Amino acid sequence: MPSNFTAELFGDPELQQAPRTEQIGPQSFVLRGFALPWVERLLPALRGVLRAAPFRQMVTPGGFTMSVGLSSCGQLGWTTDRSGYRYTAIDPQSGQPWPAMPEVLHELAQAAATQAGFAGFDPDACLINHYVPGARMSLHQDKDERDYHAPIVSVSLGLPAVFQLGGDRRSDRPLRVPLLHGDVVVWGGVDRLRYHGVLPLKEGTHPLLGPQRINLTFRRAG
Ligand SMILES: O=C(O)CCC(=O)C(=O)O
Repeated sequence: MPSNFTAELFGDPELQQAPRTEQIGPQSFVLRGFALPWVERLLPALRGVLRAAPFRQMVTPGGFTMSVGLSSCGQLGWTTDRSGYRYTAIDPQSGQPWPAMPEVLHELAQAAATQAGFAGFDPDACLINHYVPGARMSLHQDKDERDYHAPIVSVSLGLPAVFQLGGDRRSDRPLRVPLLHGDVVVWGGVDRLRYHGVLPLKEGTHPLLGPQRINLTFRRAG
């Protein structure tokens, strides 16, 4: 059950929403408030991961520094540099394996995937995206994974954001989906390769996480 603190926040619909499922594509869903019951266990686990693999600003193959800070946990982590995008077993910053995926994160990802019709999801990578006001993620496809059978499970924490869900072509006009603390987006199957992104984060201070948004994106990469 949500903590009292979490339950109190239900009073503010601009910060988080009561649980319900919204379908935003043939196999794309927003699970409103789905992660809220996990938050209390999830945050300390996440802090441990970030101590071992802190956020860093990565550079794209085109030479742009991403406005979103990145880290990973799990058997594989996603990185980008001038030589390309890829998954690696070793964190290039520490020279050590990426921190293991905490059980609570794996459990949440699996439960959300099941709720969206993708039972048996077994993620081996969790990308951790860090947004401060102004940070954004431009439209892209998640296609560095070995195969596309598994869905993407994406958990929002902290400040609200506007998620864009486009089509299979970059030029397809994206749907704008407001996401709040505790919301989980799941897309897979025929929607697995849809373009998606996040509009620049607005200024604000979240009562639990302060002036930031953290997004956890679970994938089956290897
Ligand atoms: O931050 C988000 O909600 C989406 C993150 C994302 O698009 C990605 O990691 O590929």
